[in-house]
Amino acid sequence: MLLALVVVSIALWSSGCAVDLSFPPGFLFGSATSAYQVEGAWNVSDKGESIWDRFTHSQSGNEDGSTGDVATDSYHQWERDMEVAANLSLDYYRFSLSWTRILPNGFANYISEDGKRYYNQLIDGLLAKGIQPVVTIYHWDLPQRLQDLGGWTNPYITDWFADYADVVFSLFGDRVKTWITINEPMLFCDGAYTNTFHLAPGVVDREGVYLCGKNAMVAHGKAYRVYQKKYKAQYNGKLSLSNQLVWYEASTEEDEVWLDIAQQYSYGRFSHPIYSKEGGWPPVIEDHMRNKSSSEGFHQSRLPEFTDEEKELVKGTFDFYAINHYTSRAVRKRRPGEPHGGFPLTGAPDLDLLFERRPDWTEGNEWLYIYPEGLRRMLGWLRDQYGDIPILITENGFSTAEDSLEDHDRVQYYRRYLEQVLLAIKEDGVNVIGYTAWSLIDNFEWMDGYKTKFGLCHVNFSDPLRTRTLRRSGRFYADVIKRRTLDLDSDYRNYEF
Ligand code: PNW
Repeated sequence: MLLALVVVSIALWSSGCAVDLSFPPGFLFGSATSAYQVEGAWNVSDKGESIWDRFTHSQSGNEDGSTGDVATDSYHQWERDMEVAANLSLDYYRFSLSWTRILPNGFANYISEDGKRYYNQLIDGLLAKGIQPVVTIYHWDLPQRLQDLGGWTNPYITDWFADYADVVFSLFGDRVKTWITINEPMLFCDGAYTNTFHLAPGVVDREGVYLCGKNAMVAHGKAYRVYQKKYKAQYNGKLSLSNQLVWYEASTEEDEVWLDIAQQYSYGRFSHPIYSKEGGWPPVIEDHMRNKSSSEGFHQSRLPEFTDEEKELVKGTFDFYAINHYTSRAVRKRRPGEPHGGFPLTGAPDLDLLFERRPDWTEGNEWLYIYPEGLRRMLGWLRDQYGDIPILITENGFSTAEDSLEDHDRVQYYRRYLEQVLLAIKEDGVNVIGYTAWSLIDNFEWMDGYKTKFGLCHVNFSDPLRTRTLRRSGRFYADVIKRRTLDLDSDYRNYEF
């Protein structure tokens, strides 16, 4: 215990202040999953095919052939998930809706009875346990039918999405009070269309990046306006869109000049249209893309413009800022001859920058370098850019390649990142209202399949019942939630690393 206390005090001392380790009253704790990553049951009842079904069943899917056909079988085992959520004493559970389970052909003219039944029981089951549902409407599993019409690159997607959102608001809005319209456009637009991340639909097209990004912003805006017009007065829920933000620092002092464009490209492109006073793209990105496109012989910018009407439609469509954060990168200018990019940052060919691990950051797992201060700085940056908006952390978590229940590294990650959340709140005055651990249970980790684990709870994928067993990190998180503090005194004994 003494060792643990010394570790905590050193950590606080090195962050320059002694901070009270308790969370403010009303601070909310949750955990998350998404439909394709957990549900399985990809073709039960009248469910339609999604781009992830098509992608993982094709040769171009995951190398090891892994699919979400069964995943954690949450379609059948949802009550087990609920027990885990209740064991953790979660305030809320963030999950996503499968578009094709609700609207099998993607369009809103036909609603599946089975889809309604499945999500109604999930929502009612959570509420019966005193856990609030936080619902993501779109977490990457587009109906294949809509992909065949161009998917996120077709501007009509903005209406198809708004229609889908209208259906789910009408079905579940009486009980769901927090909605995330869309999860991480940066990933399913930039990540997928540049193949930086090997994601469905498996279409690689550098113009696709920007068409998708613009349509995602407008789709979110339209869905928000539908809620505002038809449901807000009656249900009074809150809406936002989740952005995946990797914190950037300059590699060297000379590289500081690149920070603004890197930040506006990655954070601003999906935030400025919604949260800025002016709306539309960040001006620095608009200029950059116009010049770049013209130097490449294009007659128009490859970044499609917003009309004035679209700017107004999207501007201000938020009730809080939703951030997913895992890791940080050091940014520097690419030297001639060096390859573009640097996993996992995308759009790099248009920026000519490289994104790397700073030597003093712990490696962690794959792309997930550990730099807890990055989260505090990221939160401060958001406040400085967009004002004093309530911020909900909708994902943060750590992956491992091994299966162990004794996940000391994950405990350490959570403790250190949560400490930075407290510093952001108490020292910097950022209005962080809640924190979501990704993930409640091990699940289908997209291009990594089942090789990478994010769960507070282990899932046995060789067991047909997909047995769930809480990890040490799950016990740690449960204690933080029950006691509402990181100052776990003697309990630290259980979590030493
Ligand atoms: C998110 N990065 O994706 C997704 O929302 C989840 O579905 C996913 O399981 C989880 O994070 C873990 O990967 C991300 O490179 C992918 O920083 C990549 C990054 C961040 C988030």
